[in-house]
Amino acid sequence: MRKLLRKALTVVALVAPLVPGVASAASGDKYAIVFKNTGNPYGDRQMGGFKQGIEEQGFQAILRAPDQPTAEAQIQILEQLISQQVKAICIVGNDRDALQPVLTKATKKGIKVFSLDSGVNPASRLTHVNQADSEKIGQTLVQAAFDMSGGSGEIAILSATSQATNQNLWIEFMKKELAKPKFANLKLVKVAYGDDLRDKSVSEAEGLLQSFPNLKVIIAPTTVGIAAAGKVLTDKGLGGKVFLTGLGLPSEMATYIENGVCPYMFLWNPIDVGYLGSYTATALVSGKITGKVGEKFKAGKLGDYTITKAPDGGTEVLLGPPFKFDKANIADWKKVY
Ligand code: RAM
Repeated sequence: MRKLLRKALTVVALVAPLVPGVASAASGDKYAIVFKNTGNPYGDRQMGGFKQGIEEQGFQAILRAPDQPTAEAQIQILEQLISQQVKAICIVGNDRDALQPVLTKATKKGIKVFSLDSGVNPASRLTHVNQADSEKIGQTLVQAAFDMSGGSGEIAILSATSQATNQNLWIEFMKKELAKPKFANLKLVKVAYGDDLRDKSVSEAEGLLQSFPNLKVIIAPTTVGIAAAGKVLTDKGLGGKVFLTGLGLPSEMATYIENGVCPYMFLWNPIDVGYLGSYTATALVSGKITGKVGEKFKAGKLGDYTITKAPDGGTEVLLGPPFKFDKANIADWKKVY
């Protein structure tokens, strides 16, 4: 049945441009996603989900990411995508505000622009595809540090870049949570930035251990950072002394969950985030949604979604709650993503 459908779609795609007056199934329409930087398995999965969703709808997916996780590098790619006349751009922002001029330029050319995973400011986007409730992520990670440390001691955050919108939002909510009386004995000693680059994240993790010999917990709200910290703590034999938690990719973290360095961590399915982005893109292009609160659309196999208000005053599409990974389930999940 699936094969037949695919065959039928291919025939339509080949024939449609030749038949005057028939709106083509638009198989040539290009939909682009721009991730933060290359070399991040999380990003590959997220872009993979976007590609899958775009292609199953009969369109062409363009997956791009710069070598370095900077706004400047993304601007170059965005200029190229404008020239290529893509239908929509799904941006995973390396900066909240710096992309606004180029994204506004894209919008003026008729391209539907929205963010995903790491947002851009509301003025630069139609909506944002959010992987999980940002405030809950902050609260959950602080609670984890509280439980792992026994309720008191020094903790540090190992983040991505200092400009990353998603990490900055989660850190903001972590700090809000830490300000509550319950967490008065937890002391946040430093926020370090590994820039979502493996080597830099390793050296930043080492730096934290050196500067803070009494450190009890490292929270890394980035898959690159948490995997780097997992390796450092394992190599130094610090399992059980310095605990690790955060947001990690099960396939990269299984070793450190199994050896006890990271008792547990959280994440969502990055493939689903990208897939939801692909249906958000086509719904915006077809006019089914415009990015306003209350609008509804169907995201293929994921089902129905409604646009809601985002914490930054713009709108968002929320994938769902994050998932906890620990010794009991990591063996199953490490094969999935
Ligand atoms: C890294 C990236 C990504 C973030 C995850 C948790 O892979 O920074 O944007 O969502 O971690």
